Amino acid sequence: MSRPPLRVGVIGVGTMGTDHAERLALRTAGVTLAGVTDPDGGRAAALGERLEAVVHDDPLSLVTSPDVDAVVLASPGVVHEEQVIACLDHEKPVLCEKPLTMDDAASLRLVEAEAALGRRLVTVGFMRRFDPEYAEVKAALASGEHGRLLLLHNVHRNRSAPNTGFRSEMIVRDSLVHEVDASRFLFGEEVVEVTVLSPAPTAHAGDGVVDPQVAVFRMSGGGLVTNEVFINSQVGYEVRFEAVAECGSLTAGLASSGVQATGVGPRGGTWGGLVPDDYRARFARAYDIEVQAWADAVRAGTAVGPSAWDGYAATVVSTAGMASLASGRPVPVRLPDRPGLYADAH
Ligand code: ISE
Repeated sequence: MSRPPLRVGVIGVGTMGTDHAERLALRTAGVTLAGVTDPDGGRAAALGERLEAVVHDDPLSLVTSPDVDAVVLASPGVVHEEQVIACLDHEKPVLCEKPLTMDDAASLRLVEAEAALGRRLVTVGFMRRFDPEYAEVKAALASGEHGRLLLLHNVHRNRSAPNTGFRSEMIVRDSLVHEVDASRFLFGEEVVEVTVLSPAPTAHAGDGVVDPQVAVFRMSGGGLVTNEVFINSQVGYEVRFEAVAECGSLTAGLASSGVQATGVGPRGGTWGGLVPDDYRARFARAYDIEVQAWADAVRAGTAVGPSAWDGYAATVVSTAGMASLASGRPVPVRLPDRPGLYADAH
């Protein structure tokens, strides 16, 4: 007998939550969109009507609903802790968008709460791990055919900052956090030191916003990662990397080979292919694969993808990055021993 569909509720239906709700309702197999909720009740009601999902007045009513089996959390990071705890309390698997939380202590509390339950219910939405090119490079590196990974060069650009209250620290906590996770994933190691530097900022950033930023990670096995994060590039969404190993390098995120050009002039927005507008277009397949893999795992009673430990490690590195952004100096990263539940994390 085939399994019943997984009934998923979405908390927070801003840009990312709406994208996930559509994905769950329209193109994830074995799933129904069971409910939505948002502090903006009108927005939730309109989406609920469009996608035929029950609209809940608040997150707790969605989490505790007997008609919701699992939760996708796309609310702001400041409310993740209480919402993930609610999911754990009611033993509902949760796919929590990044960042897991806004500070180290809160992320550690989630790790400890899940470890105390003794089974993985939390997946953190670091979707790049599900991007076919990231996965291919990870597999190629793991095969050993290129020798040991020495260096990783990450580039992460957005056309413009998402809101008017944008601050320099958000580049670390909201954007660079993806590179933290991607670096931990590709190296299979922890970040042990982070340094954040910046050139004279672009005129297109807001007053006092330090953009772009260059972060350097030192990995526990001795590898180095350089990261450019540029949030007001004026061009579009560009995420690519080159992994330099002992016998060759692997580049992901380019649509074609040859001379590549980006810019706002006559060749504006082209680099052999089109520069996507934002992360929804660039990582559409990654998000689809992520949500499908998460739903399949939940239905099978297992877990997949980045764990609460991965979310915690990324939070700790981000906090160190923010300290380095302020001081311009290298800041060491120290993690406690990882609970047995996460023995295989990376
Ligand atoms: C946003 O929250 C994301 O997660 C995007 O992937 C990232 O590129 C952007 O900078 C963040 O603000």
